[in-house]
Amino acid sequence: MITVLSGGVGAARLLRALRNEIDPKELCAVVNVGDDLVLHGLTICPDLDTISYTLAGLNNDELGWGLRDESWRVMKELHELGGESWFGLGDRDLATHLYRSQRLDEGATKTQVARELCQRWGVDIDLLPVTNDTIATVFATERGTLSFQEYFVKYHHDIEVRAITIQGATESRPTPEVLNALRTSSRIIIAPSNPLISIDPILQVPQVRELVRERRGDVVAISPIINGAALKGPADRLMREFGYDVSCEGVATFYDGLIGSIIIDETDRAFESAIRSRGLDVRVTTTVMADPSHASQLAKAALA
Ligand code: FO1
Repeated sequence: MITVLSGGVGAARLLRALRNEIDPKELCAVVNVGDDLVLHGLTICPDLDTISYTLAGLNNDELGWGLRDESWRVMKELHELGGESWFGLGDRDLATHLYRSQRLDEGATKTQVARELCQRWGVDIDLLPVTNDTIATVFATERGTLSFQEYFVKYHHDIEVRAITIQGATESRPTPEVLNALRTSSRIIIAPSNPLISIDPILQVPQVRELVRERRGDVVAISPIINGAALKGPADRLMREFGYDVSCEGVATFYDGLIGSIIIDETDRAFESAIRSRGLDVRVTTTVMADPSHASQLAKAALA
């Protein structure tokens, strides 16, 4: 079994490529739920949905989130009513949130609902929310405390962050499926997701960081920082704000004690020896999954 600690888009593309290299039944993802929100009474799980839509071939590539062939009639009506329409929920996407919310209301867990949706869409990789308890990533900013999606969508992550807190993490419990995956996988891959706001919420769930640390010889991280910048999102800006070098070496510092290897991009080859001198194994390859052949090269490196 191979386990991938996963945020959204970068993890989804990596899982799609890994699925072509190994039997999908031997692949599972431990997914961040710190971005989850309840809006209009509906439970929305952006990272779980981005991954399952991508693996099902249903993802909206232009937006980077949501479903393809989307329409926006409900949002338009809501906007005209003066309702909250800053967070875009497409008509097709709404069906997912209606389904999930109803099932949660009936007593199902996020883990069960993720499995049901994956089965419906023919997704053969086990997508495991790290916890079935509610955790929420919140930001202390110059404009006060913001929820994840307020920071990310309302303010376009273009605002100074002073502190990041994962509310509810200390009291949360990892699921038995997650503990089993972390204990029994032959390899744990940390996807090229944002270390501070996609991977850290996973690590903050009790027992997860300790288990990853115990397994560090089998843990490989893929740097989301390439040539001093993130391909997408605020990873570079947040790393700077929190005192990390904005480089693959800064990523190695962030994961200090948790990983045995790191995969860095070809453009960052100059960092290889410095990272190696910390006792880490370093693989240099293309990490930009711009097309299937590059994604396959990265997947092979992560499995090698
Ligand atoms: N991102 C946006 O930039 N604008 C949106 O209106 C938006 C809506 C949305 C709805 C459902 C969903 O699953 C994701 C959505 N996202 C949207 C993406 C999301 O905010 C972030 O990309 C992730 O939380 C970060 O991984």
